[in-house]
Amino acid sequence: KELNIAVVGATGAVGQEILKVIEERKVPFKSLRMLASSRSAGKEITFMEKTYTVEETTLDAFKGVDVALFAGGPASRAFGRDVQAAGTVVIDNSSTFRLEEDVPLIIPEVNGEAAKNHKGLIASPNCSTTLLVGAINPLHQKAGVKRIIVSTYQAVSGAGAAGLTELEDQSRQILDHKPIHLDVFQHQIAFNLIPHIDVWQEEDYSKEETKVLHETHKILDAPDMAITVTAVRVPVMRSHAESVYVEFENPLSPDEAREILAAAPRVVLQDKPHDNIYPMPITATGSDDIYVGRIRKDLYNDHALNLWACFDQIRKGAATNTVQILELLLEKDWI
Ligand code: 11C
Repeated sequence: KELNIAVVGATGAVGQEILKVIEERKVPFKSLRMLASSRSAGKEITFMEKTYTVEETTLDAFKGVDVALFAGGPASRAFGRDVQAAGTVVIDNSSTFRLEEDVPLIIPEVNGEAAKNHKGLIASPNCSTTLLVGAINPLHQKAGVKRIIVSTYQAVSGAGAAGLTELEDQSRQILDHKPIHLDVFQHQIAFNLIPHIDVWQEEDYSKEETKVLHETHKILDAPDMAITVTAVRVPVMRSHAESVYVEFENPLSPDEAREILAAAPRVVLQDKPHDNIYPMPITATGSDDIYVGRIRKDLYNDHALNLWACFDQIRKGAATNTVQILELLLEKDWI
């Protein structure tokens, strides 16, 4: 089946990566429309040897479009439901609709079946959720996860291209002994850590932390899973990491966990600590896989393990997962 596809937010970091993934994975399309805010309208994008003019996102711009891939940002709230109502299938990477009851929240390798009876709007999770769930779901299927304590180490590009520029600029300013500029982050991010991502929510958790909690419950259909999240912005350009304590209903040894993870789709085991082999942002960048390592037993609870996971949050955490949802719909004939 060849579809008329629109990419919304085509000029942004995730939108650009969505285009790359469409090309790499040879997603079949009849036509492609590049949409963005009025600021970017009129720009030209060369994609697969063809030049496209970016159009402003308006409801009219979706006429004749079968599937719209929303990269994230304000366009989702402004247009998502209207575009769905007009008959275009929306695959949305923003947080706007993820927890709404009629919207499946999908990681194809984990809960692809939940997309079956979609109502024309499907959401892709927050990157920190996808990393956590992607890493622990194979273990959850085997031993039943009861409790998770996770700390995130989130790259500046999670805050968009402007986050990247801010880290670069501040690093230069500090090394040159010049005053630094703050724009995207609340504090200096170069040579620092900021335990604050997004706005504050109930009980002093940040929205990034509550997203991971609620989205994990929804994807795994496990509303009682006890999850504690601390989300931290780190001065890394690209690829998020997480340190995870995970407690199971049944005992699970590190060797069993390694075996399960090594066989899991889209998970790559990197766990030879004595050879200095473990997941890291610089080695995960550019890949679509979820890297897991540092698997070790908890010394105080034989039902618990500790592990470290890392992935490219712009790829599997956003663009690739969004495109994979489209591939799933095509493969299963759910579109
Ligand atoms: C960050 N996780 O690293 C955020 C970016 O809900 O899709 C993605 C926000 C979202 O800042």
